[in-house]
Amino acid sequence: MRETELTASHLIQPLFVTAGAGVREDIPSMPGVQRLSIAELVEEAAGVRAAGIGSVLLFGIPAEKDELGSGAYDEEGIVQMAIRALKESDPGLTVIADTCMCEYTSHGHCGRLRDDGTVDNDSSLELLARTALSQAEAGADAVAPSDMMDGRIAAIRGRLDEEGLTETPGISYSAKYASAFYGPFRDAADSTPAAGDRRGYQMDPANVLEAIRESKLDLDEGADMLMVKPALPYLDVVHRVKEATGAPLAAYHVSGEYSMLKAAAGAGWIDERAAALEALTSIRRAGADAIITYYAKDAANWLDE
Ligand code: PB1
Repeated sequence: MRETELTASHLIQPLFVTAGAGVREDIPSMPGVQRLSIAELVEEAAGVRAAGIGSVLLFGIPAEKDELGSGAYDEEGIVQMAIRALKESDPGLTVIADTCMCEYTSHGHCGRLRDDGTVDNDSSLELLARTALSQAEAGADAVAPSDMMDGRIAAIRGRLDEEGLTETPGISYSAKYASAFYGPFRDAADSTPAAGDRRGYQMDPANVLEAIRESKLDLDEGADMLMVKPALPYLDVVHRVKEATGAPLAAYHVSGEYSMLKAAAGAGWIDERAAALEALTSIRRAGADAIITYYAKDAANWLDE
């Protein structure tokens, strides 16, 4: 008897939307993944839907970046315009907006910087709340704060509720590690920190009790869903967080996990289809209810064969 099911309904497709027109730009470190301008994004989302994937997670690449990351909360920002275009084209598609500053800040950090170059957690909360509000007002079905600032779930929930957006759920990146597996994403989003790193606000890979504490704090602040990120190197964390909270839990099969499989497959060292489906099944077995993966569309097509 098979104990763990992996279906298209468990998978969420991340997509990169960029300013401009007619853009379908390959990302060398993420074979098969592209930066897409809005019309091309709508086309790609239609293909994702046709494969049986019902949800996408949007990352924006703005034309300009600045100290505060003001493009993140611009009502006419790249993600806000992409959300409107996707929902107009396919109202049934679930569009989740990643809520963070790092793709929009000139320094590449996930929050506002102090003069000494460290991230000021508390003053970043206002920027994140404004960003989530602008995404929800643009029509996002959910917002997913990936910044890891303390208190951001309560700040975002409070702002959404104040503005009457009580039905927009928050998917918290609640246990997100300061991982070496994000490199290809940072290439794609041009979001590598100009100085320093994210260890001041992302978690130590050696900690699992802290992941449980962080996740419970986010639930208390009003998170509707939790997340562990990365996924495969953290299956114990997926299991422990699910066991400790019983809450809906996503796991993010990140860019480095994806690109490693792609590289090995490209070199003929591994059966890509079998390895990718095995990885995703293992993430489900560990307890994830949903998996964010760049393999989503391909996996759905493979599962349908
Ligand atoms: O696929 C990936 O590597 C995802 C990277 C992830 C996106 N939420 C973060 C990577 C990073 O810390 O730079 C972006 C953080 N907002």
